[in-house]
Amino acid sequence: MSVDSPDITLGPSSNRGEFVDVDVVVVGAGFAGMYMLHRLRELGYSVRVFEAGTGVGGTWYWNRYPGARCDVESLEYSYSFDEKLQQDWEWTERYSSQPEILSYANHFADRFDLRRDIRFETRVESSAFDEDRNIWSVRTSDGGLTSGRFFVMATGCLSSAATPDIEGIQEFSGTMVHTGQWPKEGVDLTGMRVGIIGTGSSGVQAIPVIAEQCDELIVFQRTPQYTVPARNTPLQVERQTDVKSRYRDFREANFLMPQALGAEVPKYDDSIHDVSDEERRERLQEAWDRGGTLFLASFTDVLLDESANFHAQDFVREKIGEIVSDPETASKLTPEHIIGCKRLVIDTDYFETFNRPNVRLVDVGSEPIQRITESGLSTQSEEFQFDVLVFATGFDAMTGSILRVDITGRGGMTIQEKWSAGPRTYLGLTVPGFPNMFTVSGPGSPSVLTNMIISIEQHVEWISDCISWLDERGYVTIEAKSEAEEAWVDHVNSKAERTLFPSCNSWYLGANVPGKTRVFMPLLGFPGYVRRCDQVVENNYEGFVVQ
Ligand code: NA7
Repeated sequence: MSVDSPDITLGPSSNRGEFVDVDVVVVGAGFAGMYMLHRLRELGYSVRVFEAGTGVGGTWYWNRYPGARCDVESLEYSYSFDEKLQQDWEWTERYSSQPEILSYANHFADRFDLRRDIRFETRVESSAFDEDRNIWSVRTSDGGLTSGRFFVMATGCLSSAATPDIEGIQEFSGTMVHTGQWPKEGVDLTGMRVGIIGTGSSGVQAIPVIAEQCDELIVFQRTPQYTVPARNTPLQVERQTDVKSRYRDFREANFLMPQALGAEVPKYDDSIHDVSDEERRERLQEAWDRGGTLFLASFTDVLLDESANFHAQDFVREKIGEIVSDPETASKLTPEHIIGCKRLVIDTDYFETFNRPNVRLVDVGSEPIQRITESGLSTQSEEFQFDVLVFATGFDAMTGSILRVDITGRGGMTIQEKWSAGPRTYLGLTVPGFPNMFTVSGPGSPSVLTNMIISIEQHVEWISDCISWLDERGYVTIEAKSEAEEAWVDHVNSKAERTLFPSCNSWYLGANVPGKTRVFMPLLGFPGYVRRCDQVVENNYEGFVVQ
């Protein structure tokens, strides 16, 4: 029976009395899995979290490459639900480095005594919904089988590292590493010749730091990158004290922003076409000097209109020409595509690094990598030799770590079958045919287009409230309706189609993974999304069948 119907009755097969290992099985101990565990525990539920790593932190546990840093300011990129936690923790930089964020994740786990319910070094291999018992059975890499009434995938959006299948990859005799799986013990690059493939955010952050550590660095770039300065600095004590004195208001203001961040960055409501050339330049220059991803918010239409976008592109192109001394290198580094269509990167001395004598840029867009060899790699016209090969080649984003688990829902349907033509969800939280399963920051939710921790909090709170709502009323299952999913997918697509986002081969579209269906996965606009989630609840879980 649907809760849309006013005369709700209890379903016949309440499984509340039946033996289950735990109420909720959670996959992943990143910021999503940790808060899910904490919140559910507070509500009195038993929870088991499985985590493949040896520690907490998710993305910040795996991405230990040199220079790894968050592109959201640290006073914002942190949990907001606990006043004492946000008052106690001291951030040291405007944008936190990976080690600092990982310490924060560990502090959170210790503070709330989370580790006793997390099984580390244990990968979830499969999970199946038993329709007779309304229970999820979860198989793990240690041979264990855990049953739970609810199943939450808190596996992160950027956690399935993608290494390209380049011929000869097995032959390389040096060290090969992926930025997203950087060894815990680090990689000593002193005196080394290093090759790096990829100039996305990871490559752009790593390249300046690796260049300082190694003897020689060759950067293999397929597509030039738009990147603007981060202007990272030590966090001023006065700034931290000021924000902390009004943290609640600060959080509330950010919560109302399209990306759940940046409320204190100057806002404009005019088109880039409505101002004089001089004014346009001045405003872009101010944003460039301020640093950060909100460079693109300098005008309302940079991500909506190609001719508006062109002005912002041109501004950055000019900067590249000014920074990079060698004109040929500058020209190779200069992008021509839409700015912001691939995620805008923020950097520290990226373009400057190409002025160093030990750094060389190789354009593998015009002349692709042919094969990896024992001592390096080759293109059609040249052989390159190095000791260490770094893959900064990105992730099978948003769906990769969900599809890596064999998840079987109603009628034996697997998530791989269900999403064979691209991910389809209701609210980015649930999937028809998979009752009592939730995805935290799943495809179809704002997720990667927002301050992730704030999006995670909103999802975790929605999911835990939903579970208590069901239990308070004696319901056993909740499942999204197909028509709600259909309407939601249309909604996500129509939002994206109004922008320039679908116009390039980004990981938002899955276009970076060969064979992956091209679907714009995140939803644009955080406040509208939150309102919709709240409305669904107010309307007794509209769009769901509960029984
Ligand atoms: P990205 O942004 O997906 O970047 C991957 C980079 O690797 C990008 O420059 C790719 O070039 C390049 N790439 C991928 N495969 C190849 C092959 N086969 N040959 C040459 N170059 C290749 O991943 P990141 O890890 O940098 O960042 C992901 C997100 O993490 C980031 O946006 C932040 O949100 C944090 P391409 O552009 O596809 O031509």
